[in-house]
Amino acid sequence: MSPPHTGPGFAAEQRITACNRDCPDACGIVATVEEGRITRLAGDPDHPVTQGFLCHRTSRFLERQYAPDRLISPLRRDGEGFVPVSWDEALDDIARRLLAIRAESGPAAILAYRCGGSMGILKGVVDYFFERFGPVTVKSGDVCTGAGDAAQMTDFGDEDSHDFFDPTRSRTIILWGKNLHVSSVHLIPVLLEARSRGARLVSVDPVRHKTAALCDLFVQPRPGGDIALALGVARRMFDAGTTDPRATDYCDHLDEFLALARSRSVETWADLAGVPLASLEALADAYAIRPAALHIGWGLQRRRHGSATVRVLDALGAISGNLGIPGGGVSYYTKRRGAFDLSFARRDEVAPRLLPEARLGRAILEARDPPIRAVWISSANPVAMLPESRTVAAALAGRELTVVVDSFLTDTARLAHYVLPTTTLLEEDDLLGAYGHHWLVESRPVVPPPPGVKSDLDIIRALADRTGLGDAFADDVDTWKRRVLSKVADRGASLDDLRRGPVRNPLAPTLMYPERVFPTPTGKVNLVHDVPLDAPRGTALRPLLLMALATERAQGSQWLPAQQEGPATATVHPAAAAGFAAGDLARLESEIAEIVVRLAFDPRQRPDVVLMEKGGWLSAGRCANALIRGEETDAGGCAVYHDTPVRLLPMVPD
Ligand SMILES: Nc1nc2c(c(=O)[nH]1)N[C@H]1C(S)=C(S)[C@@H](COP(=O)(O)OP(=O)(O)OC[C@H]3O[C@@H](n4cnc5c(=O)[nH]c(N)nc54)[C@H](O)[C@@H]3O)O[C@H]1N2
Ligand SMILES: Nc1nc2c(c(=O)[nH]1)N[C@H]1C(S)=C(S)[C@@H](COP(=O)(O)OP(=O)(O)OC[C@H]3O[C@@H](n4cnc5c(=O)[nH]c(N)nc54)[C@H](O)[C@@H]3O)O[C@H]1N2
Ligand code: SF4
Ligand SMILES: [Mo]
Repeated sequence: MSPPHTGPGFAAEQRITACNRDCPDACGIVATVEEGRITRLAGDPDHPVTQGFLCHRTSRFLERQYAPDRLISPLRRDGEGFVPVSWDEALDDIARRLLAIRAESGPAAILAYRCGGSMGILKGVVDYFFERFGPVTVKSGDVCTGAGDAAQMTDFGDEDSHDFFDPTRSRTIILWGKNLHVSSVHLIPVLLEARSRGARLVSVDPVRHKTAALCDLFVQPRPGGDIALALGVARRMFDAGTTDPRATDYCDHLDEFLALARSRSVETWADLAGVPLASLEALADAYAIRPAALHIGWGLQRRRHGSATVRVLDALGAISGNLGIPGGGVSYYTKRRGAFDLSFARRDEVAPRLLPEARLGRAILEARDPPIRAVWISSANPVAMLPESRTVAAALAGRELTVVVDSFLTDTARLAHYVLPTTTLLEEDDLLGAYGHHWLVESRPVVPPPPGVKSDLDIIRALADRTGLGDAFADDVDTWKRRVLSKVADRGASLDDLRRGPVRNPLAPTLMYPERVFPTPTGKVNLVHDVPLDAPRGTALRPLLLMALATERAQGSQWLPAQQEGPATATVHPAAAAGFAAGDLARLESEIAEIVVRLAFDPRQRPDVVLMEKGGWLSAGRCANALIRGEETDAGGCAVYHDTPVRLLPMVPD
C-alpha cells in the first residue's frame, strides 16, 4: 500500500471500505481522506481478488461523489418541478399517505421495488420493512440473471461456482458471452495466469470486443445462435468420442440430448449458429481438452430463449465430463448471499401479489383489485433500465404517491412525488458478498454523508417510527450485521473478522459437485432435450437486432450529466447502414418507438446487430430501453433485452 501523504498542513488518512456496485467483483477500496474530503480511490492490495486495482468507472467515482447535482435535501413535487422540504415534512406526509392507502385499499396497493443500485446485504431490511408494513406487492423474476438462474436450478438443483482461482488449473477456458474488460475486470489476471500455465482461452460472443484480443480463439455466432452452436459442439464431441463415457452415471436424459445433438449435421448447426464450420470445430476441439472451464456471461440469457440457452451450455458442461473436476465446471453465478442469514424476511412467500419486473410498467398500469396506488423505489432507476421506458414512466407518473430514494435526480426520480436523498457507496455501512467470487467484505463509511442525506436503513427506521413499527426496526447497523452473519460468525467470518479484512465465505465450496451428485430430484444432472432452434432474427422491415450492453464508462444508468449530452452512439457494421456515413445522425426505430443516434462504423462487428451502451437516459433521448418491449424470457422472469428488431432511418429534413 502506498504510504499516506504527510507533511505540514497535510493530514491524510487511508480508510478501507468495499464497493457495493452491481458487479461480480465486490472490491476492497482504499480511500484517501484529507481534511474530511476523499482525494483518491484505489483497490485494496490486501484483497485477494481486487489485487490493488479498481475498474475504470469506480476509479472515477469521486466525480460522482462530489458532483454538483448530487441531492442533499428531500424534494417534494411542486407542479412540474420540486421544492426542498425537511425530512420530517417528507416522512410525515409519506407515512400518513401510506397508512391511508393501506387502510383504504390494503397493502397490495403499495409496490416496493428495488434493483441493483447497491448490492449491500442490509438493503434487504428495506424489503423487510415493507413486508412488515404489508406485506405489499413486490416484483417477480429478475431482469439481471433470472433466466440463467432458473436454468441452473433446473439442471443442477443448485447454483454456485468453482473457486475464483480455479481456472488456473484449467487447460481450456471458454468465455461464453463475457466481456471481461467491462464487467469482470478482476478475472483478467487469473485468466492471464492460467494462460501463462498453458491454458487456451476462447471467447464466444456475437460482439467483438477487447476480450477477443486476450483469446486464442474467437467465435462470433449470430446473436442467440448459442443453442445451435452448443449443440453442434456437442454433436462433434459425441462423434469424435471426446465426451465423458461415464456421463450416463450422472446425467438424466442423455439419450434424448444425444438425439437432439444428432438431429442436425455439424454443418447445419454451424449454419444455424451463423459461424464457419471451422470455427465450430475449433471450439469443440478446444473444449474437449480437459479440464475445461466454461464461464457463462449474463448477457446471452437476456433473450427470449435465454434460459434454454444456459440449459444447453449446462448440458455441454455435463456431457464433456467437466463437472466436478478442478479446472472445469460451468460457472454462471456465485452465491453472493450464501453466507448470510436472511431468514428474517420471507419475501415472495408472503407477498400478496407479484408484478413481473420485465413488464413492470404495463403490470402497474393493469393491476386491479386493488390498483397500485403507491410505489417505493430504492436502489433502482426503472425508467432508464427496464424495458419499455415510456410505459414505465407513464405508470409511475400516474400513481398517487411515488417515492424514489436515490442520490441523483434520475429519469425515475424526476417522476416522483418525493425524492429522498441517500448515501453513496463511499458512505455505505453494510456487508457484501459477490456474484463473481466467494469473499465477504464489510463496507464502512469513509466519510459521513452530507448533512441532509440519510442511508436507506435510516430512512426505513424513520418511516418505521411513523408507522407503528419503530420497535421492529430499532436495531442499529452493527446489530443487523451481526444478525445476518450468525451462520458464519463462529466459523471465522464474524463481524470482527471482517473488520480485519476480506474473509472467504466458510460455507462456500471450492469445487461444485465433486462427487457428481446433484441436488435434483434424481441426484443427476437434468439434461435439456427439448429446445427452440429458431435464433432471434430481425424482420424484413427491421433487419437489425438491438444490443444495448454494459459499458466500461458507467455502471447502469449512473452517468455524469456531461456524458449524456447529444445523441447516443450506435455502432454498426458499415454494411448494416447502407446510405449512411460514419458520424451521421440517424433515427433508430423499433416497433414501439424511435430515438436519434449518431452512427459509428466497426467492420469487425456482425452486420445483423446495432450496438449501444446500456443505461442511456430517457430524459436525454439516449435510452435504448425506450425501443424495447417489456417481455419475459422463457423462464426465470429475465427481460428480453437483446431481441428487438430495429432499423436505421434517415433524419427527417427540417
Ligand atoms: N462497466 C460496467 N460493468 C458492469 C455493469 C455496467 O453497467 N457497467 N453492469 C453490471 C451488471 S448489472 C451486470 S448483470 C453485469 C453484466 O454483465 P453482462 O451481462 O455479462 O454484460 P454485457 O456486457 O451486457 O454482456 C456480456 C456479453 O454478452 C454478450 N452477449 C449478448 N448476447 C449474446 C448472445 O446471444 N450470445 C453470446 N454468446 N453472447 C452474447 C455481449 O456481447 C457481451 O459481450 O455486469 C456488471 N458490470
Ligand atoms: N438495454 C439494457 N437494459 C438493461 C440491461 C442491459 O444489459 N441492457 N441490464 C439490466 C441489468 S443486468 C440490471 S441489473 C439492471 C440495473 O438496473 P438498476 O439497478 O435500476 O440500474 P442503475 O442505473 O445502476 O440504478 C440504480 C440506481 O440506484 C442508485 N443507488 C446507488 N446506491 C444506492 C443506495 O445505496 N441506495 C439507493 N436507494 N439508491 C442507490 C443509483 O444512484 C442509481 O440511480 O438494468 C438492466 N437494464
Ligand atoms: S464496480 Fe466492480 S470492479 Fe469496479 S470497483 Fe466496484 S466491485 Fe470493483
Ligand atoms: Mo445486472
